[in-house]
Amino acid sequence: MNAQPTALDFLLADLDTALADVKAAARVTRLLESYAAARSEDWRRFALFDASSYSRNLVRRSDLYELIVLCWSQGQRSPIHDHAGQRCWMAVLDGAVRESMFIPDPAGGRLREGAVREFGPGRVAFITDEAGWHRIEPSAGRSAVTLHLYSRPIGACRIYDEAREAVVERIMRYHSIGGLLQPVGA
Ligand code: CSS
Ligand code: FE2
Repeated sequence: MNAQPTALDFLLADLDTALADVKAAARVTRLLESYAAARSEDWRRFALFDASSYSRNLVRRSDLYELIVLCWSQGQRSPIHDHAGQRCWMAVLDGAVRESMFIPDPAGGRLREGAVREFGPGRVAFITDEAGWHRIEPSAGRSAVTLHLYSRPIGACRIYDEAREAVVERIMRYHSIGGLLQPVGA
């Protein structure tokens, strides 16, 4: 344990107040931007990659939010998914990621492809289900690490299974909690 508070400690100290106001998304975005801009390395102990898929590494979870470090090797990508009615922020800590948006058809048919955006180091994205569903992957050529904040925490979300052309529920799992690897299947 460090005796001195680090950039991550300051971020955690401010999140409870910022997230309590559901209208203050911009304030939370600024907190994440300043954390990413500080170029602190204190997230690295959570950045545990997994060879089999992108990894989800829990930093902190409360009733109000969960803060997760996601690690993306080249070729790994998320399914097309929603955010279970919750607010999602994503800050890029290392590398760059591509976000592909998908707009659900109100009649329940296929998802329509929307905008594609690239987010470089320090950038913060924000998405809600009203804006659409999305897929995240590292930009071509290298791996990436992103910091995700969900308020409230997301226990399960909907994903679009492209092979089956069907929407299915996915239970969210953590690769590690507090820097400790979790047993496979936990
Ligand atoms: N929602 C995905 C990552 S992209 S925001 C997840 O938490 O696994
Ligand atoms: Fe997402």
